[in-house]
Amino acid sequence: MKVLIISVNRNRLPTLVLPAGACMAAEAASDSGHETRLIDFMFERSPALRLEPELKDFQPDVVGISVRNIDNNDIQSPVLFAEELLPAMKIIRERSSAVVVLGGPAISIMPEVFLNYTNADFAIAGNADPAFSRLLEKLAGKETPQNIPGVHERGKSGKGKGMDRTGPSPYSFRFPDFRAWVDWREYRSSMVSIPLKTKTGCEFQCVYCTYDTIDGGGRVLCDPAIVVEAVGKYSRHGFKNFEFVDNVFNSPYSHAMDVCEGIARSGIRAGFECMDVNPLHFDGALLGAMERAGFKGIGITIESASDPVLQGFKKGFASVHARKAAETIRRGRIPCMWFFMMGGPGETRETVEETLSFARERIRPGDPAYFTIGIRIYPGTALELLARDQGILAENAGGLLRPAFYVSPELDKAWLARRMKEEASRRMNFLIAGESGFAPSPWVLSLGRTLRMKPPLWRHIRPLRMGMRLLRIGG
Ligand code: B12
Repeated sequence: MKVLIISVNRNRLPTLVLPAGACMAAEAASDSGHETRLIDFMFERSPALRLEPELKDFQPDVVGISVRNIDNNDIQSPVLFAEELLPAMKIIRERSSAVVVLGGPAISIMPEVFLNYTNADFAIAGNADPAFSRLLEKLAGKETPQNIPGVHERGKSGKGKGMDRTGPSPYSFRFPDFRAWVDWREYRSSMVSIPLKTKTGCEFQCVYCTYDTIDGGGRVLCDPAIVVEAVGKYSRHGFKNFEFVDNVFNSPYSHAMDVCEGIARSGIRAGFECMDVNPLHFDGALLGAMERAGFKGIGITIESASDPVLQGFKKGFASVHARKAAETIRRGRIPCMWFFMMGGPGETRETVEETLSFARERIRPGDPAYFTIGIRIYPGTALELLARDQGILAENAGGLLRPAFYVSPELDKAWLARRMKEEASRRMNFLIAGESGFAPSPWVLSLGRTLRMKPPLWRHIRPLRMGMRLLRIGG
């Protein structure tokens, strides 16, 4: 069959990302013997102008649409990316008779909601492999695709089918040749890093999280030797910047350690980042191994430094672990970005002040602290149930396609926004998600490109903000 994969993501904030999932789906289709093409909307001035001739020329039997983002996760200036699907769907339906299959993280979170929203034929929750290949096989044989784990068919879902996932498989660890699928030059000039997924599943049970759901539940670890081999292959192709996109990089600890030590031993000279380090399994030994491997930046997803809120989030660690992680980071050399979510269950004015003191006193002044206000509520999470119990979420929330946010009822939302803004205006390393007075990424990116800086560019946020303030640009 002829299979056309479309990556619809055009969002460049906070940083441009490669459409890894779309490339994996394309590779899965191609490896199953189908003639496969991929179109990536990222750099298209008009997606319609790219899609129409492609449909006419290629005449696909199946169109697979990869949907990464539902929205920008921002309570202050929400953007619903899902809407961008509708014009593409309209063109596909008007100009072809292809079967339309949806996939990607957004779809895995709410497959049925997206099927109804777009009128697509199938939605795959979980990994592209092996569900997509199996579905293609059935479609090629003109058979009815029944009971393929993870495959949802419009109008045919029985009770409970909504939670069906493909589950993790060895295919979760494809390391696609991006040069074969996307406009690599454009991505390289945007200083993009190569995403590396080395494990599925997550040991934590944070009340708001979708990660385990996206992966299909269950834990599979990629053999560290295979990860090192993939990095070696990419590096021979000239790629020098990598980002681990695991749910939590340092869980299990020993796997992260083996990956770092394997890279260090291999002698590969490259830069690495990961934005999801958990304070629980983090110490000087791991940080040392990360330094030896070539890590240039890490992110710690601490969310709060106050025990009642950490308990409310069910983070699985306490403020003592956050303090220990801060000490470890201080003793090391790697720049670190700290992520906080303000307004979670149990948050009060006192807990907000506790977290702010932590950020002021324990974080190195050059390390960014990134604060999100309000917590995006996803279907099927414990936070959804809590929000309903507390009357924060209406009974009919439309499947939560349109974002709804949790803010602790013990806190005044307007006060929280004001307090955070006030703090960020005093500290140049404090950033608030969606704060319109200061949008760091486009500035940092274009300046970084001009000055030929190396990633991660976020480590320059503080001096840049200070310079901008001197010049009276932005906040
Ligand atoms: C790592 C990560 C980041 C990193 C990305 C780094 C990088 N270099 O790529 C950073 C921190 C930069 C980031 C930023 C953002 N992220 Co993010 N991110 C993730 C994370 C943890 C992993 C994504 C990933 O790379 N996975 C690995 C790839 C290979 O897997 P995949 O894309 O899921 O593809 C698989 C399947 O989905 C499927 N598949 C994919 N496409 C297709 C197509 C077809 C046809 C089929 C059949 C199957 C299929 O098969 C693939 C292989 O198995 C996910 C959560 C998660 N666990 O998925 C959130 C996640 C994707 N991010 C999310 C969001 C919101 C964002 C931001 C908008 C946040 C913000 N406000 O800035 C930005 C957007 C960035 C952008 N430019 O688009 C949300 C999206 C949901 C939503 N609410 O919209 C997620 C799901 C987290 C969440 N809240 O639950 N992110």
